[in-house]
Amino acid sequence: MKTFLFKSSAILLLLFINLNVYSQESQSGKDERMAWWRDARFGMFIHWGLYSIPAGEWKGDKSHAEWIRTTAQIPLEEYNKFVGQFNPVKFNAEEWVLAAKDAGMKYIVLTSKHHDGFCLWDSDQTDFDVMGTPFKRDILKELADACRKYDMRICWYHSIMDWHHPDYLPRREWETGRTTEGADFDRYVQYLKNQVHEILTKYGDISILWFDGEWESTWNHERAVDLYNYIRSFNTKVIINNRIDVSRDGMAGMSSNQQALGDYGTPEQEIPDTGIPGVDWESCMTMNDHWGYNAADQNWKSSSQLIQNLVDIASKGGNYLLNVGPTSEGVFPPESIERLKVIGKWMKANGSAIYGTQAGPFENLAWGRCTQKQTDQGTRLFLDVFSPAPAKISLPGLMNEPVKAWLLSDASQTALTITRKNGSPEITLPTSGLDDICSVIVLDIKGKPEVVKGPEFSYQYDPASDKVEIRQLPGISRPDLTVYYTTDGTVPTDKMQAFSKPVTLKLPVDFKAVTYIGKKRTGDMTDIRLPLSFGKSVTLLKEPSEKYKAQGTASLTDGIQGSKKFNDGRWLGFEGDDMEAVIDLGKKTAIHSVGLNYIVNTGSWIFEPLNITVETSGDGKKYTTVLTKKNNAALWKQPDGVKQFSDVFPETNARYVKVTVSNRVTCPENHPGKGGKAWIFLDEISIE
Ligand code: H79
Repeated sequence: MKTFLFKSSAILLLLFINLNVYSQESQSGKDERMAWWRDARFGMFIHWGLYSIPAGEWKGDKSHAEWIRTTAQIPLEEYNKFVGQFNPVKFNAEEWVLAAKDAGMKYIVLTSKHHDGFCLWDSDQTDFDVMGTPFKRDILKELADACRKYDMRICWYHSIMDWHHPDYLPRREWETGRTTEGADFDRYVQYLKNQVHEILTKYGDISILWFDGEWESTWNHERAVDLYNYIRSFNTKVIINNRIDVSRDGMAGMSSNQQALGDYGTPEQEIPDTGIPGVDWESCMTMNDHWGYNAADQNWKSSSQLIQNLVDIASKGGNYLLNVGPTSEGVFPPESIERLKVIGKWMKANGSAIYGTQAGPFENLAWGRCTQKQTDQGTRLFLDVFSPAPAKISLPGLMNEPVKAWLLSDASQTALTITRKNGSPEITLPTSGLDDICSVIVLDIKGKPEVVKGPEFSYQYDPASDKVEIRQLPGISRPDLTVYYTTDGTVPTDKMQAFSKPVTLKLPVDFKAVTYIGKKRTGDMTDIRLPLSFGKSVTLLKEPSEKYKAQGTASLTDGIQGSKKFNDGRWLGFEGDDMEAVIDLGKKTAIHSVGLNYIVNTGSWIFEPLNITVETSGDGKKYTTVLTKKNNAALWKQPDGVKQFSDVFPETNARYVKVTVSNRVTCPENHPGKGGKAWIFLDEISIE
C-alpha cells in the first residue's frame, strides 16, 4: 500500500511539472501568437547603448563595438565613466520608427540591455540605467510610444549575460580585480526576472522578447523553463526567441532538441541553405561588420545585397532582422539611412512578394528565388529575378498548369509568354520595366505546386579499377517516373537507356540524366562531370589550419564543392601560409588544364590567392613549371563569394601535378585586420 501511494504521488508530481511547462501548449496557441510575425517577414534590430560613445575604438584599436568592455578588457570603473557622457541629444524616436516603416519593416527590436548590463529605460532595479546619464530620458518609453503612433510593433532584445551586475557569474577571465565573494547567481536571476517584468508591463504590448547571452555555464534548461513559465504567467502573447534556452546550435541558430523552449530559431549573420517546413526562424544580420556603432567600419553591404538577402530569406520561409547601430548622438549612420531608403523603394513596389508569403517550392533557381501564397483559385508564385535578368526564366520540374504571368510592377498586368521547354514552364521576361536589383514576376498556377526534382546520384571512385560507380539516390516523388542517361555528353531522351542499376564509368566522367513521365520530359537535367583527378590521392606539403582542414587531403579531389560558408567543413583553410598540394594521377596521363576553387570573405580575413603555380612531373622528383598565374596584391578588395580559377597549359604527359597557391600572408594596409594573418580557403582541384 505504501509503495503504491508513493508511486501514484510521484506520477502526480510528474504530471504537475509537465502541465506547468508552458512549452506543452497546443499548436494553435502558438500559431495564434506567431500569426503577425509570419506575415511580417522583415524587422529592424537596433543595437544601442553606452558602447556607441567609444564608437568601436579603444587605445587605437578600432575593431570593437557592443562587446568593447570585454574585447578591449575595460575595467568596470573605467566603463562606468561612459554613463556620465551618454547624452544623445539628437535622438528622435519618431525618426527611427519612420525610417524602419519607410523601409517596409514591420517590427523593431531594441536592446533594452546588452551584455554590458546598461539599461536603456528607467529601471527600478538598478541605477546603471539611462536615468543615471545626463540624458535622463526613458528610451524604451519614447520608442514604444512612437511605434504605437505609427503602427509599428515594438520588441526588446534582453541579454541574460550581464558584465555589470555583481551577482552575475562567471566574471570575464581577465577581470581579476572584481571579486566574486558574496555573488549569488540566484539573486541575479531574480533581478533578471524583475527587469523582464518591467519591460513587459511598463510600455504597452511588447511583440517579441529577444534573449541573448545564454551560453555561459550558469544558465541552463531548468532556469530557462523557470523564466519562461514566469513570463507566461502574466503574458501569453509575447513571442520569445530560442535563446531563452540553451539548445542553440551555434551561429546557425536553430534549436537542437524538441524540448528546447522558444518560439523561433535565430541564425546570426547567416542564412540557412534551406528552410525547414513548420519551423520558424529569423536571420539577424548587420549592414556592415558590427552590431553596435563602429565609426571605422566601412565594409557596408550593398543595398542590392540586402534586398537579395531579404528575398532569399523569404523564399526559405524565414524573417530578416536587419541591424542598425545608432551613434552616440542618437542618429542612424548615413550609410544605414541610405540603404533603408533603397530597400523601402523596392518594398513599396514589390512588398507583396514578401509579406504574408510562404517558402517557395523550388530548391534551386539559377535566376533568383520564389515565394508563394495560396489563393482561392490555386497558388500565386512570386518569381524574384535577380539583376541582371536573363531573357527567359525556367521553372524546373513545375508540373502545374500556368494560368497567367505578369510583371508585378506593371499596372496593366500584361500577360507574359509562357512556353514549356523540356517539360518545364519557361517565361519570357519583358524587355522594359525591369528592376535594377530584383524584378518580381507573378505567376498564377492551378492547385498546389508540384515540383519534380532532377534525378540525384551518388558517385564513388574505386582506386583498384580506376573507375567511378554512379548510384541513384532514393527520394523520387512519383512512382511513374523513368530516368534516362548518357555518358557521351549528349542530352538524354527516352530513346536512350533507362537507369535501372548502378553504372561504372571511366574517368573523366560526363554523365547526364533526365526524368520522363511517360513520353513527357520533366524537371532539370542532372549533369555529373568528374575530372581525371577525381578521387586521386593528394599529398599536402603544408598543413592546413587545425580548425579548417575539411575531411583531410581527400577533400581536394572528392567532387564535393564547398559552399559559400567557409566554415561548412568542406574547405581547407591556411592561415598566413601557402597551400602546396601534389596530386598523384596513378599513371602517366596526357593533361592540359587545371581548375581550383577558392573563397573570398574579406570581412573574415579570407583573401584571393596571390599566385597560382602548376608544376608537373613524371617521377615525382623533377618538376617542370607549366603554368604561373599572378594576382595584383593591391586589388585585394574583391567581392565575397566562391570563385573558380581555371586555365590551360600545353598538353603534357605527367603522373604528378603540384599545385602551389600563395597567400598574401598578412591583411593589407587599408583593411581592419591590417598586419594580422591573412587566410586562403581552397577546395576541389581538377586536372584534365
Ligand atoms: O547582439 C549581437 C552580438 O553582440 C551578439 N549577438 C548579436 C545579436 C553576439 N554575442 N556573441 N556573439 C554575437 C558571438 C559569440 C559567439 C559565441 Fe557561441 C558564444 C561562440 C561561443 C559562445 C553562440 C553560442 C555561438 C556558439 C555558441
